[in-house]
Amino acid sequence: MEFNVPLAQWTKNRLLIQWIEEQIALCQPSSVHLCDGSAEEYDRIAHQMTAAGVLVPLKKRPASYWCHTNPDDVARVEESTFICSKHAEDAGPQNHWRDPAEMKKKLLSLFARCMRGRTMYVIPYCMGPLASSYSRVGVEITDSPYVVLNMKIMTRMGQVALDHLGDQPFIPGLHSVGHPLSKGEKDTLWPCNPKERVIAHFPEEKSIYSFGSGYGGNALLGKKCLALRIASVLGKNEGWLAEHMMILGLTHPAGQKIYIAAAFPSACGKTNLAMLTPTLPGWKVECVGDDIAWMHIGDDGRLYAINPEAGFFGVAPGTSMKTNPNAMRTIEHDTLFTNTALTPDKDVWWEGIGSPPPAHLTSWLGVMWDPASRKPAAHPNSRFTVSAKQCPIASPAMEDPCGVPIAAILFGGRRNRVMPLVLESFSWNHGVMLGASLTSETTAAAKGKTGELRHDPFAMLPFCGYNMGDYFSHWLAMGRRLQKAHAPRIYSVNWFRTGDDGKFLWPGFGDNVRVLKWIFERVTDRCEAGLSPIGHLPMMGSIDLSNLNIPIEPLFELHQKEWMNEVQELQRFFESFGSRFPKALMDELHQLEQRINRWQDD
Ligand code: O2Y
Ligand code: MN
Repeated sequence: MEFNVPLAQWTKNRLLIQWIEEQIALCQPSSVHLCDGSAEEYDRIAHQMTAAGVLVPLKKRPASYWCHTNPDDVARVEESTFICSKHAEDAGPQNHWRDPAEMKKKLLSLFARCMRGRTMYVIPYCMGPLASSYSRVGVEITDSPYVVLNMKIMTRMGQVALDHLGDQPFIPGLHSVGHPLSKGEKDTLWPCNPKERVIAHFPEEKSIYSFGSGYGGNALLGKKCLALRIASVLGKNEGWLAEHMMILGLTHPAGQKIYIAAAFPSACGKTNLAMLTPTLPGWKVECVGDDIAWMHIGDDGRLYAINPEAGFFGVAPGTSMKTNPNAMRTIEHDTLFTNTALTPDKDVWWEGIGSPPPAHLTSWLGVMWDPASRKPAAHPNSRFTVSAKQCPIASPAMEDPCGVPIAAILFGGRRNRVMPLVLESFSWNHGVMLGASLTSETTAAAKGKTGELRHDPFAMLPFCGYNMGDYFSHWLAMGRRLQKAHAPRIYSVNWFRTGDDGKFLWPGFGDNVRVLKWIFERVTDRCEAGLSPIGHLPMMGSIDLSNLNIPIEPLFELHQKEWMNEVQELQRFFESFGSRFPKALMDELHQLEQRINRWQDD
């Protein structure tokens, strides 16, 4: 077997050596590349992929590339994603469960000889700052050079991760596009195997197997698979939280800074919030992370968050100088674009970029785009992969090994009615209920219908690696351990309420700082809030509307009937977790129900 460096020279970690040798024997690649994570390695692989026609170098953005995927490999695939715990109840009703022994048998047959004719890449990667004791090391074995490039951007990858690992155990992840090449067979531009797609997690042995897809969260195993599904199990066992949350720093014009974590279902504007450009003078936002937060209780009893990732895998459509100027500046160079459209002068374009489509666009399908087709030129889930360091408002705290202290946690869904612009919970447990109640219209980030209302508690439904009933209990237990005076306050936000004409009532984007300002004032005890049956609401005049000419009342309109329906629906959903659903949370729901029933008397 041909190696780029001798295995024993690359690592002394015996567990790692043994695991790699076993995977070579199973997958039978034609060569093995042990990644060092250097810039030279990245450039060499990018050049090879360019020569093969997979990557197209962009003329307007230095060191940037465009590629497009197989049309059947464009998003996460929840129907092919499995949690293989010993007992089905431990995976919970929200996950697809498979018996671990049966799944292993199936995987062994899928992976047998699956890398024939291909190079096997071994990618050690660290999730979290290298100096942090909260960080975890994973090793991904893959036959996709696209995955290597993305992992280099999204994680601390290569020699640095090996150094952090030493001789300790690691989280193994085996990935293959599932398309071996026979002798002389010409490769396709985007090899994959959609019919045999499986993304399997083994929470008890903490391992990941992914077969058949080369795209995003299915293939970049550090992200959704390790940092959420496996880490959520580690967090439950070890007393911390692995969450689908962005993290931002918010600085008051007078200089005081707080940190906020926020969970939104996939592609609901989380990246835009994480990189917000405030419309209120003097306020500053810094981005710590746009997708995932690992939160531990510090010695002082406060909740501290690190971002386990090093890059952004952001949704391109809708990103513009108006909606997210910081993202637009971030992606000016050293960026990979997947499934956007390509302009004739070799730049990228997507719907909502803020300029009309130029003539002669190549669509995400790699063919000339026909504007009359009424089909989008860029796939709705097309992405940019870029280092977080390139973000003009990247927080220096991104590298803080201790993380940042979280003062407020936000849960936001896409709701055209019912949920007010902002709402503060009465208590930690009430806040956990707000998180468990999160419901949103579906988006293009996952395969399936868009625009349907679905429950997505804590925005974790596709990402919790164990029974969500137990997950809610874990959140309640974390609340008991947090020092009451320092526990973050919990909020629900909704940027997406619409009026009778179907138009959004709230301008969103940079104006969301007006809501963040109110939250800042609440957590720093600068303002009173009003009482309502559903939680604390801003008092009249306490949301700063300066230079904004909109009526605020419709954003806070509450209707008893709608809320009675909401409670009934939540009760049905909560009951779906059976005996695993914590009684304390059902009590919270019943208290809410009583307050709503008494509403007219209030
Ligand atoms: O992983 C994908 O294929 C797209 S989904 C995604 C990507 C980056 C960040 N978040 C998500 C998500 O679905 O939440
Ligand atoms: Mn996400």
